[in-house]
Amino acid sequence: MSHAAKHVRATGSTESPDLPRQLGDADAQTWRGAAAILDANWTGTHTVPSRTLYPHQWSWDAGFIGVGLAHVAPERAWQDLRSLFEAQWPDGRVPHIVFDPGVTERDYFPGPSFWTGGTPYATDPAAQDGNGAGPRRAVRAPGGGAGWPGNEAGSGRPSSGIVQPPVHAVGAWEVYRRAPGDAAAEELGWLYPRLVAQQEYLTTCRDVGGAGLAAIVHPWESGLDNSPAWDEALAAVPLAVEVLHRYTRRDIQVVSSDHRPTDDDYARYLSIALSYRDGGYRDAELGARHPFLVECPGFNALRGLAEVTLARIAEVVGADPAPHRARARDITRQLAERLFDPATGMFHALDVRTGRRSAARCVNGLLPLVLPELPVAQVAGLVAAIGSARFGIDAGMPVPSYDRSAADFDPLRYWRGPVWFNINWLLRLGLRTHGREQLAETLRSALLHLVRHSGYYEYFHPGTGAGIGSPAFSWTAALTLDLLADQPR
Ligand code: 9WN
Repeated sequence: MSHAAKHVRATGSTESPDLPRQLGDADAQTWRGAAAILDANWTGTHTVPSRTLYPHQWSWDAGFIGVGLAHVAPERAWQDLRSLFEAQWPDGRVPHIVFDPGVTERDYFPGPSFWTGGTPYATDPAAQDGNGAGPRRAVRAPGGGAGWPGNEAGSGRPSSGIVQPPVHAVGAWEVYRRAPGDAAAEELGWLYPRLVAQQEYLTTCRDVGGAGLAAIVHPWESGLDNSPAWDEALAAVPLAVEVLHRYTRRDIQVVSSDHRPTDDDYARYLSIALSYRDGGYRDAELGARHPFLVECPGFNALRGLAEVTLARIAEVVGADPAPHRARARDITRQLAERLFDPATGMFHALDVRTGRRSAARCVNGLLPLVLPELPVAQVAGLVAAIGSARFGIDAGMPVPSYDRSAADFDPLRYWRGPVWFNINWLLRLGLRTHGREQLAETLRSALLHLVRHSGYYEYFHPGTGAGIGSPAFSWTAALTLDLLADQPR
């Protein structure tokens, strides 16, 4: 029996005792399918996004996975979040990947040796390429969780040195809200100072532009890795294709290269990451030395939503909610003033190095809808964009990742057209926050239609709805559970 299967038996979640009563047979089957994927992707300590493509723990995936586990295995959701935050760095950053020392370097690139620049721990003697091979030795990324009170020894797991959008407060709150109680309150209490430190890091160390918005130092930090939102800023990064001679891409060995970033983009991703790594992952004076610095409307909207949610969490754990509310208000105001374009009615990424906003209409530009205090005129602009032919959900399809009418809209390549579940889940939340219940319900039905017909894929073709990328994808399964549980009454 596999390790995952053993654990499933131990936690007994496969039979879905929490199957919502109102579900019909077809929905019950969709529910069980989703719960089974979360079981299969559970390693015993954390959930992987996908067994085939992403065999480690990813930061923002863990937030969305928590939202789903809240319905079927809340104790596992807490363990998952703990496992991620045990790898938090002393400066508060939560790494975008926490590596599983039981997985070899060959199974994912860029792995620990890339991020640490040290001797990899791969045990595969055949792995002789630049991705590294060598004696088994745990490499700890700078920080590696060591030094955090109560976690002096660190997680012992190496990590990357960049971050992803902070959706963990939302995930934790959903787990608590769905299954409250003393034990859940205790888990929230453990997480709260860590979530605050995560926000503190983004607010202080990443305010490179000086206007109160956090800058991302790599497209991967946005979570929308290959979005056209980064094209202009990325084009200014010197292209050094030689970097691809030193390393071997793993992604295009697993899925079709037509669906993944081009080699030129990938070479730039690697050189940006190497620049940050070789600067010791320090954030001081980034403006003077780092080749990619962008204020992403999605990332900052989620940072604001984290503050809104931390205010709720603070009330449960006996902390003061007021500073969180104030910070959420500040972030909302800065986003509204700096990244909104009245001409397009949506938000756009801003290149801190040039001061220019990207003209591309990308789905991260719709995400500020999750902010409750967004000015009414901006809410109206976003709702209009969601309903327009550019992003419209009239055809029964959820919102695509990029403007359908753009000349370079690509229905297959990731983040440049396909539909993503997590983003649409957030948009539904935003629509509900602003009282657009009917549109929110249309979106919920369209998302469920996709998984019923195509399965729990990583992303979907925005025309045909066919599944693309990795099958049995954790956040798609997790958020399916949440959408099924959240039937309008
Ligand atoms: C790089 C794991 C992650 C998601 C990202 C998604 C993709 C990784 C990759 O997969 O990124 O972090 O190798 O392409 O873009 O949002 O968290 O699911």
